[in-house]
Amino acid sequence: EFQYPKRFNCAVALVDDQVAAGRGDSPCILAPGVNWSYAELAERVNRIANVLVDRFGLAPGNRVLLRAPNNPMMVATYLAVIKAGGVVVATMPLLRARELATIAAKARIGLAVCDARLTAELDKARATVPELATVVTFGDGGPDSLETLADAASPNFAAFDSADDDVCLIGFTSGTTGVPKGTMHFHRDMLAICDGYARHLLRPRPEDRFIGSPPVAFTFGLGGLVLFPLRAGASTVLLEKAGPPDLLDGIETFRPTICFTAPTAYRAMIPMLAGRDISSLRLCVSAGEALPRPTFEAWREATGLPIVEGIGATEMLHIFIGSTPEDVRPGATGRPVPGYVAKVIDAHGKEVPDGTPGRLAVRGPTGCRYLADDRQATYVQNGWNITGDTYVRDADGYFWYQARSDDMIVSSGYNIAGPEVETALLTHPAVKECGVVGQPDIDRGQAVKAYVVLAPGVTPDAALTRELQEHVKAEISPYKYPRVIEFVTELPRTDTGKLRRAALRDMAAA
Ligand code: 3SK
Repeated sequence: EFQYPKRFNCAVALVDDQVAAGRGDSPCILAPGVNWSYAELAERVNRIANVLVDRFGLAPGNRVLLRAPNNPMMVATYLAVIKAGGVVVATMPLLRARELATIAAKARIGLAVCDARLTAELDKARATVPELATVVTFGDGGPDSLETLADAASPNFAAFDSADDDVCLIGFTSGTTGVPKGTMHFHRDMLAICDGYARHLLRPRPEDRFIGSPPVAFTFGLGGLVLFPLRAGASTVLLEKAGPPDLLDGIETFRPTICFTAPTAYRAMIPMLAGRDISSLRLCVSAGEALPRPTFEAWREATGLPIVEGIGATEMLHIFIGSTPEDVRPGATGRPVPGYVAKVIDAHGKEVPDGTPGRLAVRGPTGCRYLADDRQATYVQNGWNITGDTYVRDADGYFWYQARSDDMIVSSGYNIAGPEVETALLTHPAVKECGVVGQPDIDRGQAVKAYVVLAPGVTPDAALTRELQEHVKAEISPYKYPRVIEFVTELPRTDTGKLRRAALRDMAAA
């Protein structure tokens, strides 16, 4: 299944092979004002590769930093770098100079390609990273911009003959804690996630059209919005702005069949659905954070569609546990994706019995290779990737998320998973979003504290605090109720939208 030739280039497999298979005229990349076929994408990739090699000296193995929102030029450049044998270091548009400088220095970047609207922070970063000698821009149509140079370049390009285990992507992750780590992925990994997760759980067909909000610079978006559609000969919609109302607009305009976004976006879209036509969707995928059961239920009630959840990691490239609409169990993440094995282990690495919480470990065709980082030995042990998530496996082999391992609250000797309390709070109509952490407490060690963003029009007061506490006590074991509730206007989130519980813990400890 995951057998690939010893030498092949994944950009060729994803684009040129589709043209060779007769899909040259099929729709491939759509965006406002753009409708590229596979043949048009192939040509664009070749022209850009020629410019990067001939004019900017890109050589096989060179790392190229990319900075752009989700748009067709960004994807064409991504594939062009890989086709030329380079290594993409994609960065999230929200990153600031300091973060860009850390990544550029760590990955020893000499060349960057940047959307012309996003150069300011990159220019500041360059001041501290002298190696970053060249920044090519696109999107402004100037004489030196990449698209102008590409228009004048040859439409043919001979792909670099890569080995299956040549690195083609370094995905940086700062997780929820902060210190960025580069995860290296091979040409064969890019196909393995399509032939594993996508093929078996999404079962895409050429008629499918993908849409979603995660940045392509985040491997959740790379898979869902680029690799999966291309591998299937399907099409993808790239939206630069894909917050909940824009995503709904995109769904109505482009009539996609498969949507990729995070639990908070599904939840935020529910009250916006009245009068919207999202009937083109057949599949809704959620990852990035555990999907609270109330969000699953409310979305299914509003749309008739179940959300299929998955857990993935930049370290593993994409989702390794998930489910299909047919075998979804509300509240469970699912079962290991074909090709992967997962187990729950104790602090000594020993597998625990079903029903017992422990740390999730996973092994499969993709896996973690950090770029020069001594956290490698902690994360990968005997071939198993040791995640930071606490899970329970049930007797049927389904995995149930409990919390990030660092996020278990220990209060008066009880282990309480913050996300479980969040799920209970979210079933109350006054709660829009929430985050639950442990607050240092002289009597209990830690007290359960909830940060709550209220639904529009709801006013916070002591009576509401009591009502929410009683609500949680009625939903789950009463000892888990939040003894402290603070109402806030927003929650701290990472660039990829994940809740930063570490920041909430700091707030609670202050
Ligand atoms: O980090 C994640 O949450 C994730 C989820 C799905 C696919 C890929 C990634 C990195």
